[in-house]
Amino acid sequence: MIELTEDHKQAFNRDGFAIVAGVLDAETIEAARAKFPLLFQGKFETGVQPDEWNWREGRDSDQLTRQICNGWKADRTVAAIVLREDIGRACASLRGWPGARINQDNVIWKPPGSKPLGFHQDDSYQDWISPTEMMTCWITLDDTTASGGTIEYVRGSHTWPKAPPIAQFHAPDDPLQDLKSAAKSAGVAPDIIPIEIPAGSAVFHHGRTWHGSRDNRGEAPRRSLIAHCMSSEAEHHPTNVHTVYSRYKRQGSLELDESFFPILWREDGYRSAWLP
Ligand SMILES: O=C(O)CCC(=O)C(=O)O
Repeated sequence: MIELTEDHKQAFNRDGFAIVAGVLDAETIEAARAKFPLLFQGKFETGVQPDEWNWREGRDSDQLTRQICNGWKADRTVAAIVLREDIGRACASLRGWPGARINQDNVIWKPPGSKPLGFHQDDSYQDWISPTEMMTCWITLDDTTASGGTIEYVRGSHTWPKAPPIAQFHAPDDPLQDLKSAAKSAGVAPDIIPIEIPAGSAVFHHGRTWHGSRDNRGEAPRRSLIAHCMSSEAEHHPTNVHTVYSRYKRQGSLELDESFFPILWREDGYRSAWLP
């Protein structure tokens, strides 16, 4: 159970991220790790393909970071982690939202030698919802190190304005390229913090906190499961569309359908009925 302390809340408000230890036990970590090869081979437990599947075994270069979005639709082990009630409660509480629903999950696999993900703000990719705000729980399945391609955050950057999507997300030559321009506009030198934490720990980050990850120069893989949440009150944007996620919009309604964007936790005790 995630129980946020005053220290977590202060760190989050000050830095734009907060580390929470002991979110997954050893058995759950092992079970989740075992799903990674299957998912990237296209062996989907539920028979349903994830919404985005950016690396496929046999098709894509081993040098790329592997990413799936909405692995929860394909796999029940992933679903049982990223759709947890306490993740929704913690995200809502850190943002002052009345509740939280899943926006999308990410399954990230960075084998040794794999390339960076460019530094970005998550909110830059959320124009298809209103309000355009995300809040993330990033969970590591491996002990992380600075040289092993861990996630890195720019301390305090959650107070910077929202920037456009970055020039190149996957395997950019310079993962800091867009961050450098944003920092210049903000008039500060970016204070970049690589997160070194044990497997099973989580980091909660604000949708405007700049973050990314560099090459994995270590010997071990770095695997993560990521729950990107939005407010339980969020809706589809009336005019902006996302090529993938606006497919779930019903005609004549802006409501986010709970079958695809379930409510993980709400302050009145509600949680989408199908989740158990
Ligand atoms: O795990 C990573 O390398 C990046 C994750 C990320 O971009 C996110 O959690 O928003």
